[in-house]
Amino acid sequence: LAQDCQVANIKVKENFDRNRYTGTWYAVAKKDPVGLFLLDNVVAQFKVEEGGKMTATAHGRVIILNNWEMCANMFGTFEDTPDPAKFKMRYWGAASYLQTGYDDHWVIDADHDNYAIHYSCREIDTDGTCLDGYSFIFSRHSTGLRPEDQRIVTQKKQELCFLGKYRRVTHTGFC
Ligand code: ODT
Repeated sequence: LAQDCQVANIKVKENFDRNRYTGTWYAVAKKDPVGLFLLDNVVAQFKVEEGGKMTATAHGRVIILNNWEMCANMFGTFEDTPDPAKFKMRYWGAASYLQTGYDDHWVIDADHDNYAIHYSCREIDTDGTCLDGYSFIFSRHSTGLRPEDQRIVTQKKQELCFLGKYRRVTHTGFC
């Protein structure tokens, strides 16, 4: 399969259903952006509010000011776009010294019951490829991905042009 790695050509989940996406997702792998923030023990919890708006909370181990290790509690609200699987995520921390931002939040694939693949490109290069992006692989199971989902996830990592750039996200009970 030829890959052009154009951000504009990246396929996202068709007929994404935010209601089936709600609940707890454990990060099992992450491709970091420049200036990474969430290190490990990353767990996200998605909700759909009364008006239909998607929101989420997340926690994870972070190191701030170079050597202070803590568990960051984060909040995010998601703005809809014409594509039901593409959102803009506004995020902030429970404490003022945590990261804030406004990122793309694309759901690349999800079977809703086992795995989900998230993608965000923060900066597109002049050639249309992603210069600075990050991606989370999520599982419904704290123990990780089921063997039968691994093949799909590997395929999607490749389609995102991030294959080989992920690291495992461990869950040690820090958060
Ligand atoms: O960790 C990084 O290096 C960059 C990502 C920081 C964003 C954290 C924002 C969390 C906001 C609330 C939860 C949302 C769930 C998101 C799922 C995936 C993308 C972060």
